Amino acid sequence: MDALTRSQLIKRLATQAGFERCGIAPAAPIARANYLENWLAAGRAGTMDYMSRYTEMRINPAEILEGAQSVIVVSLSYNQTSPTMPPNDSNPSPQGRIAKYAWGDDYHDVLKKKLFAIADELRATLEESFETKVCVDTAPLIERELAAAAGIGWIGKNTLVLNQAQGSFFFLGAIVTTLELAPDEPVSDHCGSCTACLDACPTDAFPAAYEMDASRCISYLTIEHRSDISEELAKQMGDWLFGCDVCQDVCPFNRNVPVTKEPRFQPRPLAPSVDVGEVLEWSVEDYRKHLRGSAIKRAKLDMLQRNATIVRENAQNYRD
Ligand code: B12
Ligand code: SF4
Ligand code: SF4
Repeated sequence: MDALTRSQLIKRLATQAGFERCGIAPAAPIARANYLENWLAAGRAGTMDYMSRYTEMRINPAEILEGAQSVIVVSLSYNQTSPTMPPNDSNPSPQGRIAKYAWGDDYHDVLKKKLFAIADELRATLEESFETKVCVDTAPLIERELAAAAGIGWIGKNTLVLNQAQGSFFFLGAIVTTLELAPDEPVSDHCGSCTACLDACPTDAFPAAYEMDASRCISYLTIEHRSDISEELAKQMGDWLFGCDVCQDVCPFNRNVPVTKEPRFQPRPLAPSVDVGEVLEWSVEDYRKHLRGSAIKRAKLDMLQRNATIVRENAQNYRD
């Protein structure tokens, strides 16, 4: 089978697995390799020390698998409409918002299962031997650069990958492989003169378009940062308990896009928000019980309770 026929087969398998898009990028150094170095040197990663490890793999996916030739990149929508919350006037405790990506089951499990199934199917179909490495989020790859190279979408001014059919509420996943495949072309940038995401960010986390200071981002503060949050940033967190969707909610490309077809991304009971008073009462057992199989577990109990205290204080200050 030639490279083009193999690529067509992979795209059929990706569609069957439920991915909305699948594209191929060459396993070659990414377009803006020096950006990561400058980003780290400027302290943009905050306390995410893992971002400064395995730099050679992040800037060149071929380093992650010996003999790698291609990267298969997929996207899976997690877009949802907000489930209706029953009114509860008797309870004065404020609600802390959960970012949409964490409303359903943990995406790492969902995407990995589908990608391993594609790799198995390929092994059963192709005669030649080849290696694969499945990567979802946690591997040292800059997935957005690879997604852009594979034509999944363009990198927007808010640094997320988006496209006209899906907007940006989707996850990325990748299979690095030794197979030779026919690469796709990048798509062009349609952000134009829009600056809605840059203007709306509550913490001014964009020093410039296409550039994020993660150390100011609410997603980083609530999920990745383990110690205290400065008073200045805490005040700007508003009612976000876990993650933040503001720079996506305002994006014109996220209006009227289809909701996810993935059953495992249907909202769990803690979506779209949770009573912060309850979170502050959680024991370790409650935390485990409520968050089994959820991406919210990325934040430890003490971090969620720190966030809950901030949301409660912000609600109090808003009322005063
Ligand atoms: C660390 C990380 C974070 C950090 C830092 C984010 C950041 N911008 O770097 C924090 C915790 C803040 C975060 C937040 C979120 N994240 Co996150 N995160 C990651 C992770 C693990 C690594 C990202 C990384 O390498 N950053 C380092 C910097 C240097 O990379 P970069 O920002 O992508 O920069 C590149 C481009 O911006 C580009 N660039 C630079 N200049 C220019 C100029 C132009 C003109 C262009 C076009 C490009 C460009 O070059 C850079 C280097 O290649 C990836 C998974 C992965 N392995 O890739 C998920 C990932 C990026 N996150 C994801 C998600 C869903 C989120 C959130 C939406 C979650 C939420 N709701 O709270 C937010 C979104 C915030 C935002 N606006 O980006 C998805 C994004 C999917 C998509 N559609 O793009 C990913 C891909 C996970 C996944 N597998 O699906 N995240
Ligand atoms: S996720 Fe929220 S805090 Fe982070 S850059 Fe986007 S709008 Fe700003
Ligand atoms: S809000 Fe505007 S500038 Fe930001 S990513 Fe969407 S289209 Fe691009």
